[in-house]
Amino acid sequence: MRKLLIPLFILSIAVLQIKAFGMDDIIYLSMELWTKFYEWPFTSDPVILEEYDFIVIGSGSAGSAVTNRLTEIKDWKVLLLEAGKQPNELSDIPYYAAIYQLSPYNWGYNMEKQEGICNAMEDGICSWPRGKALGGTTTINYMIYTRGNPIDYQKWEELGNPGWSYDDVLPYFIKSEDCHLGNICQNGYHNTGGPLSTAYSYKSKISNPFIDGAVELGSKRADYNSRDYMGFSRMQSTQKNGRRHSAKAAFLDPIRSRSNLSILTQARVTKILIDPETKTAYGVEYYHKNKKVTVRATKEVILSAGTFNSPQLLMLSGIGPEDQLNKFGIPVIQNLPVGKTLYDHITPVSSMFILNQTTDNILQAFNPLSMTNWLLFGEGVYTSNSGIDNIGYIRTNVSDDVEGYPDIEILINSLGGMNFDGGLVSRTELRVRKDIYKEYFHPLVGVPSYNMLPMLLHPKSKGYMELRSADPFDTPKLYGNYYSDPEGHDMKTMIRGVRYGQRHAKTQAMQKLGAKEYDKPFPGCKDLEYDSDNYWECVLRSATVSVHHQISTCKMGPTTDPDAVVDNKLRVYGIEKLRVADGSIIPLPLSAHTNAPCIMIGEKLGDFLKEQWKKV
Ligand SMILES: Cc1cc2nc3c(=O)[nH]c(=O)nc-3n(C[C@H](O)[C@H](O)[C@H](O)COP(=O)(O)OP(=O)(O)OC[C@H]3O[C@@H](n4cnc5c(N)ncnc54)[C@H](O)[C@@H]3O)c2cc1C
Ligand SMILES: *[C@@H]1O[C@H](CO)[C@@H](O)[C@H](O)[C@H]1NC(C)=O
Ligand SMILES: *[C@@H]1O[C@H](CO)[C@@H](O)[C@H](O)[C@H]1NC(C)=O
Ligand SMILES: CC(=O)N[C@H]1CO[C@H](CO)[C@@H](O)[C@@H]1O
Repeated sequence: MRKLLIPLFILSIAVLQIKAFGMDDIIYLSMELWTKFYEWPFTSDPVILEEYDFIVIGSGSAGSAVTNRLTEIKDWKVLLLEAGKQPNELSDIPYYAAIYQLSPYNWGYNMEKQEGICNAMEDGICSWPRGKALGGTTTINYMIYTRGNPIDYQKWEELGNPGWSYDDVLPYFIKSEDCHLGNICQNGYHNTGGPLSTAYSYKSKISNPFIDGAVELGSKRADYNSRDYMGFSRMQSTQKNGRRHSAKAAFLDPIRSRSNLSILTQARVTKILIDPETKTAYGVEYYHKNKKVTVRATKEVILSAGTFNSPQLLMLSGIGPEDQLNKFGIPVIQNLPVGKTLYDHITPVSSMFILNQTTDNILQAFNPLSMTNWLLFGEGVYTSNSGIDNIGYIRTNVSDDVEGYPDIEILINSLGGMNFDGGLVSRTELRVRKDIYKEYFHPLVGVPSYNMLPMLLHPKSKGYMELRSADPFDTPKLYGNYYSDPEGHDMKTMIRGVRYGQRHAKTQAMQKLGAKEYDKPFPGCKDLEYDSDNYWECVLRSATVSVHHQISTCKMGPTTDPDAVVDNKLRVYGIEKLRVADGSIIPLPLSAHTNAPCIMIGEKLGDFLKEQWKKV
């Protein structure tokens, strides 16, 4: 019955899309209404026991994976607590991936204001979304499936984290996977039959020329999820039958009937209970429908609340930098550098290229055949990850890292960029200022184009996070510190990324489509000589957006690492029976989007726990 409503929803969004500005509230409201409608009366809460063997906080990439693996042991009772709601089937539509950032499935965080950065955004503030639903951020992400390369994990190990080299982690990526990627499924790096489906998303009309262009510039075609990662490919996506394959769909839905698993949504954990004498975690406190509940864990508490909420919860529970906890009157149980490190991946939204012929565009979404094709066969433009299509890894000539290690990832939005939807969703989700939209992006509405997105893989700039208050319902303070490395290496690298896009547009393959840089000077940078490095520096600072891969706030490292919060088995230093597993433990920026790595982290913790509690 509910599935029948999907076309209706698509239609209502399509109608909304026709309208141009000022629809933010209407979108949010309609998303909220749809969520409410889907919630009722289809879910009922499980009975919660007083005690479990394990309590998992957060059902995102890592939390879902570890819950799945723990409950393979039949006599382990496991409670999974999730602050968000059950997502509805509507979030399964890849084409509308961007919309869910405007829904109640997003925590709605923003980066704190950074002088001179994100000027093109409302109030000069960039948006930092996070998923808040069963399935976590995989409910609202773009479904890009990337693992990172051998050198990434070699670096983890070299930092003093035994057990995390490429050879150690590869089996866990493989274990998770159910490959639907054609030939490459047999290349030794993929697997069929695992929980998480990988498939190619929609192949846009500029997909082939785009890759041909990269080949002209010296790159090769590659399976970027193998040891041979340096090259270009169509996008491997976490999709199944053309639908989003979230962590919930992959790791939780198939195990709902496991008798020793309880999953409670709308359960907001406010504190991890830790005995201050023995420094042992023994349970959690959470709020469910305005009621405070405590529940005990006899074996371990597993914190998988994500890069922002995991460190926040640690601090609220007495684990964190002493000075900060004192400032908010939180009794200190363990002084640790929680939140002191925060890396992110960034890209500019502004690099637009115009084509001289019609390619993919929003009109396809209105074609009833597109919708039918998706509903019946899971194919066609509705499987597009909101236009994000094709991916490649390059090494620029300013890299100071080892040979063969990429420093820039190239992505494109084949549907255009900010212009593709008249700004309705894209402008709102990224907080782009209306005046900037009007001047720079609006002239491109309806013009065949693509958006070139170079992503800085290994930023040297470091951010951090802090508590805003001792109120567990308050948002944390999140600092990006983009482009703040004293040597200016991040900027130098990104300018090379922009230059790559320019050269790429001039290749024969792209010239067949008449590719041409959109050379309207970016508002706020007009005084600088167009196309000079200074000009691009201005644009890069102003039009920065996050690719939402924030990591490292509960960094994994050896005892000798002054920034480490957890050890190589993900145990919180100084505390018994408490582990962290999610993006927050990742010690260094990866050459990858972070969903698959977080799932791998959850998979590995599953084995650590089975080992520790002797259930291998
Ligand atoms: C818009 C967007 C697009 C992205 N696109 C991609 C992509 O295409 N490919 C990719 O690989 N990565 C992508 N990412 C990043 C990737 O999805 C995340 O890094 C990854 O899913 C994070 O997993 P996690 O396990 O760290 O936590 P999350 O998936 O964030 O899960 C944490 C969970 O904990 C819950 N929680 C938090 N606090 C509490 C609490 N107090 N009590 C109870 N529950 C709590 C949250 O609601 C959430 O469900 C994207 C991210 C965003 C925001
Ligand atoms: C890097 O390549 C660009 C051309 O793409 C060139 O202008 C620049 O001088 C090169 N820089 C170095 C350090 O070789
Ligand atoms: C686009 O430009 C290319 C190269 O100039 C040309 O070969 C092609 O015919 C043009 N296509 C259209 C539809 O104008
Ligand atoms: C609470 C619950 O369902 N416990 C079950 C856990 O699994 C064991 C072994 O299958 C059962 O005996 C319990 O009844």
